Amino acid sequence: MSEAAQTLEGWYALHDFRSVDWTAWRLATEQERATALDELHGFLAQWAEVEAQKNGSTAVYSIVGQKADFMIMHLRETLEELNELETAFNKTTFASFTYPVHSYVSIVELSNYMAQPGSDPLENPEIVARLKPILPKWKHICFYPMNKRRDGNDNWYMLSMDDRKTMMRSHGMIGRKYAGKVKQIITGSVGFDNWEWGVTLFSDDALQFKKLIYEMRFDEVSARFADFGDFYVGNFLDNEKFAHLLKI
Ligand code: 76R
Repeated sequence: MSEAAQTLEGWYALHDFRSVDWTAWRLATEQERATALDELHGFLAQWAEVEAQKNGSTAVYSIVGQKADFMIMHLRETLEELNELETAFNKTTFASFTYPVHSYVSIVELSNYMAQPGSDPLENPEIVARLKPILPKWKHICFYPMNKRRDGNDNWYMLSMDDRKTMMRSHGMIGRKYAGKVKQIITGSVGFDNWEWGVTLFSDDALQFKKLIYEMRFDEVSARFADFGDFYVGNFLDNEKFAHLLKI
């Protein structure tokens, strides 16, 4: 058996994708829409408060294309909190004008491929901050799930630790070229959802997603070993932009 990578876990993550029932929303009275928006803004304010207390983080983005209209990404200490959040939201008037189209459950994960031997990562404030990150409110988000292949000679899980380390170093070096331009949050979802990881990227320039992901395709770890699910891309929604999106 090859050596399993050691992982550190941080906050649990829920990516909650919704579409608006535009017909129902348009047919609602001004009063109903106003009540729904009040509730929505109440929730956004609560989530911002949790973030201000550093007990979690939430970011809301529109989704371009027909896969969803918007996405709420929540990070919280426990799976129970994520469950409470989604249920509370589902009970709102606003949620009755939306329908769930996709979700992804995972946990912020760092692996030890690039770790410095002999140091306790949990003593390192930078690492702790990466495990419990305040989500950037950058202009764009890109989310997709990913597996490492287990197929004949291309079986990631049968490789030696040294081979995986070498490949992950090369992966990390490509990633570092995008420092400051793209922020990545890797969430592990083995046992939680249908794929092994969720990849969430943030950038102020959406084109950098394409550049980074394309460059990585040529790197062995992605070229030989990565399988991907659906890609979601969208734009940051602050309270004002969210209200604008919903304006009839
Ligand atoms: O954590 C670190 O920054 C150390 C280096 C590193 C690891 C261990 C790193 C760096 N990643 C790591 C792990 Mn990554 N990453 C992806 C994708 O589209 C594709 O081809 C793959 C999707 C992108 C775009 C990306 C970006 N990374 C992982 C893992 C876990 C693997 C495992 O455990 O087997 C996955 C699934 C994954 C996938 N990676 C970086 C980036 C970027 C931008 C960096 C540099 C981060 C920085 O230095 O700030």
